[in-house]
Amino acid sequence: MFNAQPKFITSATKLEECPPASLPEVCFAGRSNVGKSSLINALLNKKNIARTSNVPGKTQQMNYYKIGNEFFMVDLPGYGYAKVPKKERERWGKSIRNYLLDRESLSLILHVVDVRHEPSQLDEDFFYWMAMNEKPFSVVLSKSDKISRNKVNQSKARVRRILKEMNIEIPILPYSSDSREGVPEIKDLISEFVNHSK
Ligand SMILES: Nc1nc2c(ncn2[C@@H]2O[C@H](COP(=O)(O)OP(=O)(O)OP(=O)(O)O)[C@@H](O)[C@H]2O)c(=O)[nH]1
Ligand SMILES: [Mg+2]
Repeated sequence: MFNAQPKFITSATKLEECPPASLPEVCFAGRSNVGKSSLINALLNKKNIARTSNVPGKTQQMNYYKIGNEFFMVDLPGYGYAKVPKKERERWGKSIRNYLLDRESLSLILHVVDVRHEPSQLDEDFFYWMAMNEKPFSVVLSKSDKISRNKVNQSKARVRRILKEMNIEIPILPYSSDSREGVPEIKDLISEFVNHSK
């Protein structure tokens, strides 16, 4: 499934601008700079199909990639990026909320959290809100190359505890674009959800 040629399709600023919902879709959500675009590149084995940057706020639109004729990957703009004016941020938040709630072909949401940081209030709100709306989502703990194995395990346990308090039981996958830890597991997860929704 991941060997098919990926192709950039379009950038959308709101649900109405998304391409026809003709294929299952996987999206990448989370705070700015956690590594959402890098994760897309790692999964597709491409250096720079999704644009990355060490400056937060790189991805500003919903970028669609079509993988062969199988599914879409959607790179979402990160939240919590203070440099975007408040009005703009609110408009953005609204577009993304609409997208997450109403995009009928959405098969899986991968919520990316930097493994080094405690989930923020916004992350926790996101977990809760996804669960309340019965959306299929998993948590990816990115940049696992940056800390020790012990610390990765602690971080995973912490996220699991937070989710458990909300009665949520979902996969939590440590991942690194450098070591490629987690890449096979995330691919398996995506395949499972995409094939399930066909
Ligand atoms: N060491 C390490 N660095 C990473 C990893 N993933 C991403 N990065 C770096 O983190 C920075 C941000 O990565 P992006 O993929 O652009 O982050 P993003 O979540 O798409 O950010 P926005 O588009 O601003 O929301 C870049 O400098 C990446 O090289 C990782 O697993 N390990
Ligand atoms: Mg990005």
